Amino acid sequence: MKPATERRPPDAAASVRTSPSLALVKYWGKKRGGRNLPATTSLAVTLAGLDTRTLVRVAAPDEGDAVRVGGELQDTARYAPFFDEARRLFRSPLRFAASSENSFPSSAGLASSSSGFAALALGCAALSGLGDGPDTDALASEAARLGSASASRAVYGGFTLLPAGARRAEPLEGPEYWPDFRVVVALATRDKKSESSRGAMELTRTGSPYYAPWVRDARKVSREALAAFRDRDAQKLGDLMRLSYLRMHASALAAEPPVLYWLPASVTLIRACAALRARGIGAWETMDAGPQVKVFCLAPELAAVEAALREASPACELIVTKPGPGPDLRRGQEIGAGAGSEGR
Ligand code: 2P0
Repeated sequence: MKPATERRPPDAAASVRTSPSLALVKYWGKKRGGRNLPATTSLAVTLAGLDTRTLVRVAAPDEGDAVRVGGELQDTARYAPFFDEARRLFRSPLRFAASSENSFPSSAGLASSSSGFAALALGCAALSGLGDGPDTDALASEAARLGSASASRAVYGGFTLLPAGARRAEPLEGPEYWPDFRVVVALATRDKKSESSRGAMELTRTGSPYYAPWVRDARKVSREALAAFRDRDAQKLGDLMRLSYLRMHASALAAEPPVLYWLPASVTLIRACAALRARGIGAWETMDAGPQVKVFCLAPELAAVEAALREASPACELIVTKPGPGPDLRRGQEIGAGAGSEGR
């Protein structure tokens, strides 16, 4: 068998489709040392149907790295640690220019940075001459972490784990592992979030008396959630998911200044899930750095869950998703029609 990281003739461009990584158990806070290493273990699912499409090309000799999202040029400083790490890991002297579009609202608590940096990392790896395979994925996961730790998970489809302190994520199982697994994403708003997750987790680390207890407690929650996942025990996993996001948000709320992402609609949706569970219907919500509520349920109960959420909050758009496949990468001339809509 050929080594997975065998170098191949470099391509001048690559198009990558990825999907966001939703944490069932949360990463919130970083280890000290500035390398974007997570302080807590996260267990996540890559969502089907929410897509990021990124076209990466080799920049001209007189150009620097540049990224556009939805046509908007992004802050170079935000991307510099990622590009520097990508060049180091991929042993590449290149500069990169990327253009990315999301099929869902960006910076609204739907983990667009996870799919965005994952796509960028895979595209840069391809242009650096790395072949397809698990070793390339592992290097891309490590580079993506410098952009956004959750992006190290989005390099894979299905279910993933990013252990506390780890440099890269681990693929756990493909989407076929749990065929009935569904997530209903309820959009409380399409607006951009009030505070970046990076800023908010730093405020929590430096300004919340509950940060250290959160990190300590998260070890037990993630261990038990992984066991529940291994047993495909929806009830147990759902209960632990709820503990994880509620404790994450509790630690953030207690920061000075406080971090409050919830909107009235978020609370309405949380209460609708509680009412479903009181009726014996499995519906376990989670929230990230934003007001959106994501509800885990099993396929046989999906219709009841959707109906209850719609009735509770008719103005909220619902997106039904499930565990998705891994990224799709097309190199050079294979890009074809898919990349034509990306505005370059
Ligand atoms: C997660 N979130 O595990 C957690 C739960 C939001 C809440 O990862 O600072 O964009 O760029 O590494 O990955 C969102 O934060 O943060 C996130 P950085 P990231 O999905």
